[in-house]
Amino acid sequence: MAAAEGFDYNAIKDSANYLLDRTKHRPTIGIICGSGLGSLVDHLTERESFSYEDIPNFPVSTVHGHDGRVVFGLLNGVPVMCMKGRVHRYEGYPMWKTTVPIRVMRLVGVSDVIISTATGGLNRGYKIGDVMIIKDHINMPGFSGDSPLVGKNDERFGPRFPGMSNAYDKQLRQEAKNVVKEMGIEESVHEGVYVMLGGPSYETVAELRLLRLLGADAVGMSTVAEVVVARHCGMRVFAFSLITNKCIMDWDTDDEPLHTEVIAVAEQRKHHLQELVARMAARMVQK
Ligand code: 6GU
Repeated sequence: MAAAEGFDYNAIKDSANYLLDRTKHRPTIGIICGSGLGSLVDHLTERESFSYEDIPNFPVSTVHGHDGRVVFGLLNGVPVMCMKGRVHRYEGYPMWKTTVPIRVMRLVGVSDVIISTATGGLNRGYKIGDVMIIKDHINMPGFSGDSPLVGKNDERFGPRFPGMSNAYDKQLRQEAKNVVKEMGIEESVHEGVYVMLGGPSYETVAELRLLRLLGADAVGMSTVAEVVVARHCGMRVFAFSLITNKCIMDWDTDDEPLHTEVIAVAEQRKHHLQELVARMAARMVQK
């Protein structure tokens, strides 16, 4: 990255041009594949794939289960640009750097993003393996000034003070609920509020109780910064999370959330997640 810190328009442009020079695809739909959605890219036809390491100025992920590749292709005939693997704040990257892929998508020509993520369920009605369509978020790191938009604003991306009141597009959420009905999986799909924490440690019981009191239904370590940056540059957002573990809300238990469990649950639900995304992409491209 040319600038010492913060987004640099030309650096993002270089990343986008690297890809545009090497792919024939011109997608308007971007997909961030969280746990359980990585194998979506195996179903793309006319696939063209690029390692994060080879793309100028691109952040490289280090977490097990997050293979870092940008994959272009056709998802049931719809051109898409997928991020397989993402980098997180807890890896040591500044928040803005974790969201570089969103701005690269924008400069490639993407106008709509689908974001998926693994979360812990706070809402007692949620079960492991359920899906939560995200209707809103609580940007916990943002409360303390750790927002991806901190720093000099570049108007070529968006305004200094972007609104976030319709961050999770209402029409797309409605479409998603229709899709879920068509698929016959409405029993295991909810709509709720995602709270982002910095991680990497999971929460204490007292913290989880606090988050529930604040109105959060699920907790995770990603997504929110990406959504903030996507909305800043005018993209439509559809986001959902897979409930991979239940949050432990009382003190007298020996259960512990484990990353291996997260990956196992994601594996079991991957067909539903992939179908949800494919059906949403088909609808989004028409509008
Ligand atoms: Cl941040 N917390 C908990 N408890 N479970 C999770 C998670 C966070 N992310 C995925 N699963």
